[in-house]
Amino acid sequence: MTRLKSSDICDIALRLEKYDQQLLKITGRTLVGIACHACNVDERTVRQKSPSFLIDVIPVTSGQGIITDFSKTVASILKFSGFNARVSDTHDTAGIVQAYENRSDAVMMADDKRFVGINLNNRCVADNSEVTGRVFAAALDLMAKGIKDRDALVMGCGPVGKAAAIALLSFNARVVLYDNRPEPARILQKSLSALAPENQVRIEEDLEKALLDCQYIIEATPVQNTIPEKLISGRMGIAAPGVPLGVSSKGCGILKDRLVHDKLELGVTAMAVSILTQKEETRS
Ligand code: 2YC
Repeated sequence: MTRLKSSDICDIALRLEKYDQQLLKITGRTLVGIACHACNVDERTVRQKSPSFLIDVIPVTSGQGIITDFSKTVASILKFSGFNARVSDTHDTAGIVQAYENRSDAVMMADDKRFVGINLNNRCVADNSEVTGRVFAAALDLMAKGIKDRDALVMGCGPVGKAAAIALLSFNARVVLYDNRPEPARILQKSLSALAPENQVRIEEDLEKALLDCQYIIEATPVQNTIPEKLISGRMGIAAPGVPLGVSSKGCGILKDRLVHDKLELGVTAMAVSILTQKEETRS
């Protein structure tokens, strides 16, 4: 999991309106719309409920500590997306206590290992890695105007790539797995085989072949420039949750409006939609 730097996120709040319009142009949906597509919920219902859903964003000092602007940026994204969000004026444990005392509906907080949203009323949890994979797969489905029966390449078979692959299978795509190490791809293919018929998930060890075969790509690696410019075609569609971006600036120029990438916006919005709408899992 790549730790964000303040320089990665300090201008996000200022660019939200522009980014939202760009997403609308690329996918036909806004930040909230794509998040609703990822969570399979009705956007009108979410927009009716979100203004009264109070989310405390709690700074966490453990480990490597606070990232300047992180909590403020998360709260800005949530407010832009229609939620009643605020940065807690305390941190860590005191912030959690205050959220309960204020009867907030949810908290969002991140240490060095996990970034989660928790619904305090029904105990539902949204994990940033899982939700990010799912929401970028939803963006790719929208970009493709339905990814059903198309080959979708998932680059990077970690937690984000796994969630993206599961979501792509739910959209009935044919999933091609690639990782720069064979083991993670094999482990992921095995865990996906329970979800889909054998022929719907395959491993491709030759990246060049995978990029030639697949028009739609999830780039979920923590490495930059993983997709060589010479293999980028204008017909490609790329949804890239990986940080740093796996496409060079020249590659971005070739792709133009067929690339979705951000470092917090889609994942945070989808986390909030998820904890607002996810039904409490019945205890088995
Ligand atoms: O400011 C704070 O409260 C810090 N404890 C936040 C640390 C976030 C660490 N995680 C990351 O930088 C990102 C996540 C946003 C998703 C993956 N890595």
